Amino acid sequence: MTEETYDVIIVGGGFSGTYSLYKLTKCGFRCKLIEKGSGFGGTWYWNRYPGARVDTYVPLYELSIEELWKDWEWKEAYPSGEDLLTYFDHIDRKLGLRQHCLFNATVKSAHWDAHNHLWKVAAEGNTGIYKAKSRHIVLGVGSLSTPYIPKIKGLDRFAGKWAHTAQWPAEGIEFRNKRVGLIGTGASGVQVVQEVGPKAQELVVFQRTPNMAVPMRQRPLQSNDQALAKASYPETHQRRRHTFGTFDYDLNGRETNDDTDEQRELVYEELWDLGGFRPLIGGYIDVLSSKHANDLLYAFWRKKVCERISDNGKRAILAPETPPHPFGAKRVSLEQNYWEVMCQSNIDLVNVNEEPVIEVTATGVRTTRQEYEFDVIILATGFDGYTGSFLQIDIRGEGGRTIQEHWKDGVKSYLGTSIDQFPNLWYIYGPHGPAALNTAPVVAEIQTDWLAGLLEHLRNQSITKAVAKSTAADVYSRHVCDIAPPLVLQANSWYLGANVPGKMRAIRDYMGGVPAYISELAKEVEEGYPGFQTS
Ligand code: N01
Repeated sequence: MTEETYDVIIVGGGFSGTYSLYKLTKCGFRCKLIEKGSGFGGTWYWNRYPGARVDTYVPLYELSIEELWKDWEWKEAYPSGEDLLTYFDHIDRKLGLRQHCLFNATVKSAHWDAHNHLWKVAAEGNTGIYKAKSRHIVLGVGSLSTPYIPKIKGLDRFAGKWAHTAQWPAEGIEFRNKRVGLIGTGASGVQVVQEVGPKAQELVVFQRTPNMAVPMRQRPLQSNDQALAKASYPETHQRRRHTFGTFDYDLNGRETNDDTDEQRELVYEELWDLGGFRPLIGGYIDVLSSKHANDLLYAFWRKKVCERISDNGKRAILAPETPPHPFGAKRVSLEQNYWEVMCQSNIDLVNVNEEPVIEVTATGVRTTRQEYEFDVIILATGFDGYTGSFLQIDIRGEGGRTIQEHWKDGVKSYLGTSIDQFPNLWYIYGPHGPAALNTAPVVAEIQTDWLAGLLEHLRNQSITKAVAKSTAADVYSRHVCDIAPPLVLQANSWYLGANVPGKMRAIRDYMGGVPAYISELAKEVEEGYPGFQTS
């Protein structure tokens, strides 16, 4: 069979891949999207765990394409995973994207053919090996898509059901009236507790680090209100590109000490009542740079949540007096009734720092203190972030250099979208781009719009190869590390890869805010793409 040749092969059917497919086909490029799952959705396709819900409200968490939003209605401000999957169906139907896709196929390798300036791509699917060639390749493989499963002794001999939240079976796992063990209390763990806690016979939560979750302030959305609000959607979708965290609010420009204690308390209270990420990215600008500012915010957070934790023993584990790490040095989680559910009598909270897990047995989990019996074990243990999904693919650039070799001493990228020595390879919402403090659909649009301009420029000039210059990648990569807020370095977060044993601890995210990032992209265009070598 002759291999098809495309202008662009896109890997991944989440927001990055889906928007890239829409934008690049619209620009006249012949594209093929390859996706491991059987449909669009990315994160929302895989994370079907009980309670999965986005932490950014709509219409911020959606694509800005009018054809999509003009006749789409959300049920709630913070949509559930299920609703987001339905939204992806809507995208597919409206934009007619499926015809360009190969689903149920995992890209295994991408090798650069230096002679013909083409990528040779191979994917493994349920119908065999699929091979194709393309001038460019766009990886939309996600920042948080490779699950991290800790090596817990005995997991494979557990006789009940177990699953990682990001590999949740589509048919679900019954947890009603079951004995459930949950390992991990990040954003996924918080949502599992809220959903499973009230329905399980018993839930034992194994916590290593307390989660400084803040109120989501979920609310149902009415059709009339949404219809009226749509008049301002174009403005709202534009505005989110011009704020630090891609929201419709911004840092207030003041430092913590600019206000008196009383004034500050009022500011904190207002941010708290508004909900979401506001205490971190809608408040004082020094929260992630000043320990004093951070400690004050932690004290406020602790006061607020302790009012809701009625159980004294659990309060000490959930909200200790000393911050486990600076507030916001890990992505802040949003909760709806986490503290109240945690205090239910059918929920046991185990601090694994005092009572470590020794092994999983056939019937449950054995710690240093006792054995817990479970029907279901849920691992909400996070992801091998940023690089995990890249390093699973056999990617070879110039001279056959592998991505594993190229990044063995850390990520090196140019503008968080390209890699020196890997010509015509681009990626969206990945390492060194704005991800951790930002919103996927917005960043996907920003980076893809920029990339579409670059690919059109290459096409207009009949250029068949563009590769980031090593010097440009060095300078940009150093810059990404230099601009990270200092307190972020003090947590064992997925931002740093510190959640995965043996992974190099390093900043892999552009944390300078989206307006600054957009300026860097714009400068590259205005100056005629000086960071790239072309031929
Ligand atoms: O993963 P995490 P996540 N023994 O890495 C614990 C997005 N997201 O899937 O903190 C015991 O945050 C680990 O402990 P510690 C969002 O960006 C969004 O929850 O490392 N525990 C931690 O508690 C989020 O930030 C939404 O000490 C172990 C947990 O597992 C990102 O995804 C929902 C352990 C992992 O937390 C990741 O969130 C879900 C071990 N051996 C996810 N190993 C929303 O939109 C790990 N842990 C709301």
